Amino acid sequence: MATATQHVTSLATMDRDVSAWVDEVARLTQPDHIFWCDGSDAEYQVLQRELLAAKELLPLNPQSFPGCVLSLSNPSDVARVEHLTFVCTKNKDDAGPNNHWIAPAQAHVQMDALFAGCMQGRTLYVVPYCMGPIDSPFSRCGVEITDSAYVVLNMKLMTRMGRAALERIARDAKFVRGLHSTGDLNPQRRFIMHFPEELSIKSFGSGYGGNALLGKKCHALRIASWQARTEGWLAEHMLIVGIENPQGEIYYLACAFPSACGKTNLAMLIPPASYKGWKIWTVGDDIAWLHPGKDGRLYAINPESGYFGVVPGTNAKTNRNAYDMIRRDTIFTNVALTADNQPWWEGLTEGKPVIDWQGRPYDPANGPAAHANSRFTVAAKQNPGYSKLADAPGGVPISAIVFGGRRRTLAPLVYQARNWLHGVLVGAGVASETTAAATDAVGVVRRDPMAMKPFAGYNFGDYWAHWINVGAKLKSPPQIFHVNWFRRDSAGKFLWPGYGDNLRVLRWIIDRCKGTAKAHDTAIGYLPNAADLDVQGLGLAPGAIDELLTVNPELWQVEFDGIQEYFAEFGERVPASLKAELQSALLRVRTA
Ligand code: SAT
Ligand code: MN
Repeated sequence: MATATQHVTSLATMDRDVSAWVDEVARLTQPDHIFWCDGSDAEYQVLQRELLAAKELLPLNPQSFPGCVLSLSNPSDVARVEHLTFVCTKNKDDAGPNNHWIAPAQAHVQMDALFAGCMQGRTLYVVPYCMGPIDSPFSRCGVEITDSAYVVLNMKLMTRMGRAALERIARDAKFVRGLHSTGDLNPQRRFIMHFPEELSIKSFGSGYGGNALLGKKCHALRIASWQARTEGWLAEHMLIVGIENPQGEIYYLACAFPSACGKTNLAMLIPPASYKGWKIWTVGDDIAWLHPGKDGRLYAINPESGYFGVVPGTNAKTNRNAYDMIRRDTIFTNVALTADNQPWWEGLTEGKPVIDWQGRPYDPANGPAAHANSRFTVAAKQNPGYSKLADAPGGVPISAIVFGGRRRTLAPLVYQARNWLHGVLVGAGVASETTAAATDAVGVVRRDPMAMKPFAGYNFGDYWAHWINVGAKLKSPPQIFHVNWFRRDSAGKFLWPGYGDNLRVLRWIIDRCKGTAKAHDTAIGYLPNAADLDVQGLGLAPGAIDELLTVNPELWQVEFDGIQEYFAEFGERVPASLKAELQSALLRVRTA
């Protein structure tokens, strides 16, 4: 590694605290080499070439997929592992029933035993990164130490990584410490531990996405949500999208959905053909940091600079921008290969798989060719719809917050909360059928408040209280909505086409924010009348729109009873005003 020494002399002396921590970690993990990442394109190329030479990455067809590579994970390491993910606060109740917990001292002992000597024969990479635009007051920095060059490449695409981040760390005199090793990938020795009070993370035994790219869920959600509470802002599992109407006005929405519910597709939506003059601008596809502004509005930045998106289902019809964007300089993880070495996944209309995601000759008897949670990693700037304001230090003003889940029944296509407090209840009540993004059973309904169940770094009771407090600081808070693209008819067929046509629903949402769209009051909030939604040319089945907009009070009563039971788990920490809001909601459905 010819350039390593040069990096050491220039970067290793920039921040004393970072250097001291690197020394301490090196004493524990005993790497053969230490490599300080400067984040340059040249460095990316060098590391990628090394991984290709070591066959840890596979090259893809250079004509059709220039600069693209394929990584095949250990088959036991393909998703987040929530049962092995812990929030280690001094007081167990601060982590809350929503998190797995171990006392910090015990967690450190357990983790340090795994880290002891684990980098022998390996290189320790120091990855300074900034979550958010380098010059934004809303951004927060971290350093990830990892022994995985695959992680370094991903971090380069997903964050502002390298020299500029380290310069900012030296100015801020504060950073999140994330220590990561792939270890031996033994699931028995795999843990992802968070220490919010120390602003630190220790992750061992997985090389996969959310477990290993510590800037993402570990820092930008679990640790940041804790930081956000102490500092008066919100760190949320939300995409940020700008919707430009034919008059040239742009409205920004922040939308929270559980993993693998189409956030990336919504953030990059392509307007239906009949929507001439409408444009969609992506600010972020997964995480939003929301700050009350001086003018009483809520402003959002995307802490990330890349997308780690679900590949299956991506095609020229479902997400044209993503389809185009991942044809160059993209890291594919766990997709299949065609005979001419192109990546292949379920949902592609062209090509045929010959090698599956485990590197075996493709045989349909072994299941899908690409893993259901296979991913692309790509720089956000490659998105044809990349927002001009994605790098704006002050963020974008949010007009609406949209919650959503994957529900076969119950939740209508869209409804609006009455006010902020009611909106917090709507968010706290989010539930969704599980997906392949985590290793648990798929398709089971589980409560997933604000789509943050796996990501809130502290007790949900305190978190809801914080949401209410942030709302109280806003003179012009965003309107809050709930959508469900996944409602099905009695035969199990989706009632709504989804994808680009979701703009029809977002249009109603924006018009509600402007005060120009109609709605009627129901037991759960304001719903559009069928005539208030533009469904022209959709060819919906007869009765579909009415079914999509039905509110069944009996089912909702069961739902609210379930929410009440769920709240009870959080006891006294649930704010009284939120409990009262739930009581009024219950009363409304009982009398509906
Ligand atoms: O694996 S990640 O957590 O990065 C992806 C996801 O679950 O959204
Ligand atoms: Mn996510």
